[in-house]
Amino acid sequence: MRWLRRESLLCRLLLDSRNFVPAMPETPSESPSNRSPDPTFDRILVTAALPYANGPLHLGHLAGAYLPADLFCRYERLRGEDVVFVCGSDEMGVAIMVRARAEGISPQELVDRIHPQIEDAFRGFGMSFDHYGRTTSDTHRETSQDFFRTLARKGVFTTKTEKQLFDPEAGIFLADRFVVGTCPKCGNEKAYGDQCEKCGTALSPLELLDPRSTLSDATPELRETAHWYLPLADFQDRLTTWINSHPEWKPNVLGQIRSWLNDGLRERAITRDVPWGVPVPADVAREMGIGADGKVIYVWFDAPIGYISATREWAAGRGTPDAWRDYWQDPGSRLVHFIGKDNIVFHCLMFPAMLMAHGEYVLPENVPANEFLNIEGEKLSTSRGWAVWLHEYLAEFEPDLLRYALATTLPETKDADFNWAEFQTRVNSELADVLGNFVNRTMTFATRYFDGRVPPLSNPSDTDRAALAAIADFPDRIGSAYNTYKMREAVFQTMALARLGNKYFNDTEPWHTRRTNEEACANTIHVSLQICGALAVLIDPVLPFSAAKLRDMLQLRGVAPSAPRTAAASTGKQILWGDAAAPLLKTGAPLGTPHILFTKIDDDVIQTQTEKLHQNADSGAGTGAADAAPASATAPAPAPAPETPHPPVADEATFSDFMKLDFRMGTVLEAEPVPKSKKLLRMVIDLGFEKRQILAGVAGHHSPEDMVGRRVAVVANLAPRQMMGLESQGMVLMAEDRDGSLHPITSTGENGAVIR
Ligand code: B3M
Ligand code: ZN
Repeated sequence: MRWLRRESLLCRLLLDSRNFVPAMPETPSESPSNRSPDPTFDRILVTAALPYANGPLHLGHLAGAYLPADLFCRYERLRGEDVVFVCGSDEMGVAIMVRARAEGISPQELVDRIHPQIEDAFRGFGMSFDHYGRTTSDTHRETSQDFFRTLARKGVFTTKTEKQLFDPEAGIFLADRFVVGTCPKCGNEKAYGDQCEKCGTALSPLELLDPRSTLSDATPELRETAHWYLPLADFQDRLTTWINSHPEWKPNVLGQIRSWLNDGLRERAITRDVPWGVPVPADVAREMGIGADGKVIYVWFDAPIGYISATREWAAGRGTPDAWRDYWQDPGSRLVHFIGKDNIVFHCLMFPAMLMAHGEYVLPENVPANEFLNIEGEKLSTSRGWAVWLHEYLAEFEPDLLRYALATTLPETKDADFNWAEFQTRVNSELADVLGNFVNRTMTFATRYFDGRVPPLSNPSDTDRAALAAIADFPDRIGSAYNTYKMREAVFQTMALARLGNKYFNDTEPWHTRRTNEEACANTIHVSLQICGALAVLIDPVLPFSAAKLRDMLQLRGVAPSAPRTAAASTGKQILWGDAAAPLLKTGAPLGTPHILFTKIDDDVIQTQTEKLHQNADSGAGTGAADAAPASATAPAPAPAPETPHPPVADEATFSDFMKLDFRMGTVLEAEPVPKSKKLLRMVIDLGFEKRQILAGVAGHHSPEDMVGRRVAVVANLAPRQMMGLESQGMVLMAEDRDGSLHPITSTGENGAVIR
C-alpha cells in the first residue's frame, strides 16, 4: 500500500495548490466507523465509460468496462470503503446523430428510446451504480458549460477561424463521422473524418482524400468557421510527469499513452458546428467575439464531464447537494476510470489535461483499461451483427453465469475470446460441479442428518483444523487482487476456496463417518458450512445474485451490502469482507432450505446460441467462412447401420466427475421379487463395512436364486431413492448388451473393495 500514499501525494503536488482544497489533516476522525479501511484514501469514486445511447449493449461493453468496475465497487463496498460508482448514457455527439438519421427520427427520440434499454440491461446484470445519468440532463448541460466557461476565462483555450468541409445539400459542416474519404496513410476508402479504422490513424476531415458527405454523398465545399481548441501541447510536460508517477498502471495503458506523448500532443478542436450537443455558452462566445450560434461542445469534451454531472445528481438525490465535491475535489478521494482501450487517450490525456487546467479536481489514481473481447474467434462487430446482445442473453440465462464466465476471461492484458462452449464449461464444470456441488452436498447433509442446524465442532482432526485455517487467507488473497485491478486472478482465487471445500469434503468422507464416527461427520459438516459462510461473502462481487441465495440458505444475516440500497441501511454491526476469515456461523444456528445454486446447461442450448450468433451476422462480405461452420455442424447424420448401433458414448466426464462416484465390491446375501413389480428385485448386499438394501431392475433377466451369492459391483454413494415404497441404498452395476440382456459385473476383490 505504500506506493499509493506516495502516488497520491505526488498527484497533489502536481495540481495547482492555489486552487486546491488543502489535504485533510491526518489525525483520526471522531467517528471511527466513518474512516476508510484503506488509510491512503478516504473515499473512492469509480466511473465506467458512458455508453453511447445509439444501440443496445453487447458482451464487449460488459467485458471492457462495466463488469470489472462492478467487481471492484462491490469488493470495496464489502470492505467497508466509502464508494460512489457513477455512469450514464452518452447521448450527444455525431454517433447519435448518424443513428437517428438512419432511422429517420430525431436524436432526442433515439436517446429517449435507447437510454431505458441500456439502463435495463445494466440493472439485469446487477451493475451497482450509485447513479446512472444521461448527458441530455439539465445538470449535465450546466456542469459542462460551467467547466467550459471556467477554462475559457482562464485563457486555456485558443480560437481560430479555418476553412472546413461543408455539405451544401444538407447545409451542415462535416465533422467526425459525417464525412468519409480515402485515408492518406493507408488508402482505405472508408476512413472517417476523425479516424481511419483500418490503420488506426487519428485524422481531421481536411486530411481525407476525395471526401464525401455521409449525409448526402455530396462532395463537400470549403467554408470558413471559427472554433475553440484545447492546446494539449501546453500540458505535455505536466501530463508526462504525472504519467511517469504511475509506473504501476497496466502496461497496455502506459504503452498507448507513451506513444501519444512521444508523437507530441497537438491541439484538438473542442467545438463543432452540428445541431446536436451541449451548446457553447453564449456569454463565453460573446466575450471571445465569436458567434455561438449553432456551435456545440465536442462530445469528447462534454462526455467525461458527464461523470461529474452524474456525481452531482447522485449527491442532490440524497439531499446532500455538495457531497459530490468530496469525491472530485478532495485529495483523499481515489478516482478510478474503467474503460475500454479505445478510450485511453481521452481518459489519460485529454480529460486529465482539462482537470489540471481547471485546477480544483483530483486526477485519476488509475485507469485500468481493458483490451477487446472477440466472439468465437472473430472481432466483435455490431454492424455485421457479430455480437451477443445483453438483453437477449438475459432473456435466457441467469446474469451470474455470464458475470462469472466473463470475469474469468476478461481481456485484461490482451484481447480475449468469448465462446459459447467455454461458457458452458465454466458453468457446468466450475459453477455447478465445484461451487454448487460443494454447497449442495454440505447443505443436504446438514439438513438430512443434523436437523437443519450447524452441528458442533468437537475434537477436530488435523484435517478439520487445516481447512478452517485455510479459510483465513482467502479474504486478503482475493481482495488484494481486486484492489489492484486483477479481476481474473481474484475470481480464480475465489473458486479456489470452493475447490478447497470440495476436496476437504471428499477427504473426510462424511458419507462413511456418518455411520462409523458421528462426531467426525459433524465436524466435516461444521467446517464445510463455515467454508460456505465465507463463500457467501467472498463470491459476492462476481456472483451477487447467487451470494444472496447462499446467504439465505445459510440464514447468514448482516453481511454489508455490496450494492447501494435505497432503503435505510441497517444500523447493527455488519459483516465485512475481512470477517470472512473467521467462522461466520454459530453452532446450533438453524439453516434454510437447500436449493440448487447452478443448473447445468445442455449442449443443445449452447448449439442454439452459436447458431443464433451466426444467423444474426450479416450474410455480407467476409462472413462466408464463418457461416459455413454451423451449417456443416448440423448436417444430417450418416445412414443408419444395418444392425442395432452401439449406444453413443456419453458426454465427456472430467476426472473429478469420475471421482465423485464411489464403486465397491459386494456379495448378494438375499434376493426376492418386489410385490407388484415386474422388473425389480430387492437384494441385501454385503459391502464389508455394512449391509445395504438395493433394488435393481433385473427381474426379467435373473431369478432371485440366480442372484444370491453373486459378487457384484455397487455404486455406494448414490443418494438413497424410494421405489415401490422401499428405500434403495445404492445401485448394482450391470453390463447391458444391445439386445437389452443384463450381466452382473464381478471381481474377486473383497467385499468393500474400492473399484477405480
Ligand atoms: N461514449 C465512447 C464509447 O462508448 C464514449 C465513451 C465516453 S466516456 C466519457 O466508446
Ligand atoms: Zn488508414
